[in-house]
Amino acid sequence: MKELKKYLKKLVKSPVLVVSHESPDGDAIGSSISMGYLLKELGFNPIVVNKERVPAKYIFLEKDIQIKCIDDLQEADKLEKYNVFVMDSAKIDRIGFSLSEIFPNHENIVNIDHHVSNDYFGTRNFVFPNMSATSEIIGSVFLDMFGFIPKDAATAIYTGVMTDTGNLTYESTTSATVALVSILLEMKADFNAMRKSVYENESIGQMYGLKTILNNMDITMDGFVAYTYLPYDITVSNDLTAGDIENYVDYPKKVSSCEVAILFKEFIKDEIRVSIRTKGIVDANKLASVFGGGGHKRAAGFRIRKPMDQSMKFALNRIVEGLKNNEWNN
Ligand SMILES: [Mn+2]
Repeated sequence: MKELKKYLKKLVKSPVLVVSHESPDGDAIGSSISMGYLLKELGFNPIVVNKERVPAKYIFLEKDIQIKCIDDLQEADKLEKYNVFVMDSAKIDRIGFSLSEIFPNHENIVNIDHHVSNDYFGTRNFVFPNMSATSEIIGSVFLDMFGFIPKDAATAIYTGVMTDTGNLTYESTTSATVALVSILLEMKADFNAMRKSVYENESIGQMYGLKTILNNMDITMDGFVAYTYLPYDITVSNDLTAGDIENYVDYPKKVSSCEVAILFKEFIKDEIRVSIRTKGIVDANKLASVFGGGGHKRAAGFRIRKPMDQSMKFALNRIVEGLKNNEWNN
């Protein structure tokens, strides 16, 4: 963390760009926006972008710092010699577009992340797997450098930390995480706005999606694995994005006997996104890596490019086999 602080202190004035992963979640948005505030505090004029538009439930975080969709950028915005800060992305392709294509003159890539599976793609790499969220990294550095965090940055950091830790209940939560949250509240982080916008803001389409997930739920290995799926016709007819259903994998996880929860999602025909959650025995990151994916110990994902029924059969067979052999135990 000291290294990141030192790096930021010495950073020479240049155009700066902040980007995070596609299908941005609370931490991608929270760390991008708070990094924007941190760079602003350091005297820069940052531009914050994402492949996609900010999901509706996170729009409340856009105040002085906004996130531009790359499709909406002016040509001049693309040609600067940027120092690029990549937030919360284990691999560079997680951002969902080619940096050299969109920003042909970009210079350094600064990789700021907390995923164990990070492959150190940056020119500079600041990877802290012990941090519960990338937003926690930014909160901690912000505080260390300035002794305060502006309210709107505090709300963004709070959102990133709470959404990435299951409201401070996942194993990744440390006493330092909780101490930071306490300071964020002192800095007047707007937790009411966050709760209403993130947790009490579902569309009727999302409820239909949830209904489908509950209807399709099944178990295998006597309930050690609980899984369900959301097929293409449902995501399309209800206009669902990945962000709309990011927490629905928590439903199979609620089954008491369940150690491994799996959600198969289809937003693009025959391209199945698979979310994995585990409770304490199985390392989700190791499991996902068998399928070319990755993530964290308790939450990970991967993709299979086959029709839903074939993808499910293929993944479940391999997962059951691996679990029987204790292949991915912690
Ligand atoms: Mn994260």
